[in-house]
Amino acid sequence: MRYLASSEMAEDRKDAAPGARTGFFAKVKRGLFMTHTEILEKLGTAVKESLGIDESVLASLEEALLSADVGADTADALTRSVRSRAGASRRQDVEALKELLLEEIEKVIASAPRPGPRADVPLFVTFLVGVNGSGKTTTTAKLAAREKAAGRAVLLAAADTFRAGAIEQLQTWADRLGVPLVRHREGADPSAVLFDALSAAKARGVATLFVDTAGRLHTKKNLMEELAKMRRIAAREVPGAPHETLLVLDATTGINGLEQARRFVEAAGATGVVLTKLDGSARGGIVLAIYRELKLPVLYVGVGESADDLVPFEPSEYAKALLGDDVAH
Ligand SMILES: Nc1nc2c(ncn2[C@@H]2O[C@H](COP(=O)(O)OP(=O)(O)OP(=O)(O)O)[C@@H](O)[C@H]2O)c(=O)[nH]1
Ligand SMILES: [Mg+2]
Repeated sequence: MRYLASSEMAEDRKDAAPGARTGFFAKVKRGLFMTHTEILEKLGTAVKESLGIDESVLASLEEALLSADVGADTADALTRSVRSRAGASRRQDVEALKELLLEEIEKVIASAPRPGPRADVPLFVTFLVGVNGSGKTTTTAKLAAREKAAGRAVLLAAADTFRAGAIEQLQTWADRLGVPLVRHREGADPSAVLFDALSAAKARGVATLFVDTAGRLHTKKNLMEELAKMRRIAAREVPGAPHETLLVLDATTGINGLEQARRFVEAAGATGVVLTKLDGSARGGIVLAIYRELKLPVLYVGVGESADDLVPFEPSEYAKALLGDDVAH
């Protein structure tokens, strides 16, 4: 894998949808607004009251980070880093504190592997996995819309044969977007759907196959094994497949969802995260917990229910948004 600067990575993903970029910042700011207002208010007040970055300010910082849902470990680590660096710094104002924090946040983001460019293969296979209701099917549709807009031939596999209505839900999206879908009947073996979709994709010269899978709890051993089986079938039929396994996480679930997410990384080989429902969450700090605790990059964020409500994640703009810095867009 070639590693890229985050700006290059964002460019690579932006290219996938010419004209569809409505601005990461504009869309995500809605979701992050509450978060950064809260962090800054707490910090501003604390710094003013103590005339410098002292222990009470650091306690407020930790509390603000916790309320933004970065998680206890990450809040503690960030506060410790800021404490040691603030001691050595001559500047003690809130701006200095923000700068330190921004740098520490960027370090957390840099600690996870950066995604390379899309593998240059004839057929690129993406699995979407996650717990029930996280947004897998909607994200499958959103990604398909981006691929189509980029001029690539797309195919969808309705591999959630388990939940009643799941196949119809994806069919409705496929019809709306004008993209083909491979489906079997409810209750069929998802591996058989996958096999047929892979065969169809190869026969039709499709560039990108998205595989929508059933929601499952990480504790259900047989369901996790089913995913492993699907991975083996994909690899057998298409070299290197699945090229990407996206773990779809619901931002409103908060930090508690990360323990189960970790199991998906181990058992389902997730390579990146799509964080959905950021529009309905004032807990944008969870992005940091994902980077620090899962060591996975966030590739996209979902900011609504329509096809174009998916934006490529841009780490540096996120860090600034979290701290309320204005970035012109
Ligand atoms: N506000 C908002 N709603 C979203 C977003 N992504 C998905 N949803 C909604 O969340 C609900 C669940 O989405 P699905 O795509 O069906 O989730 P799923 O993971 O496929 O669910 P299962 O297949 O049942 O496991 C739907 O009502 C979606 O419209 C998002 O980014 N923002
Ligand atoms: Mg679904």
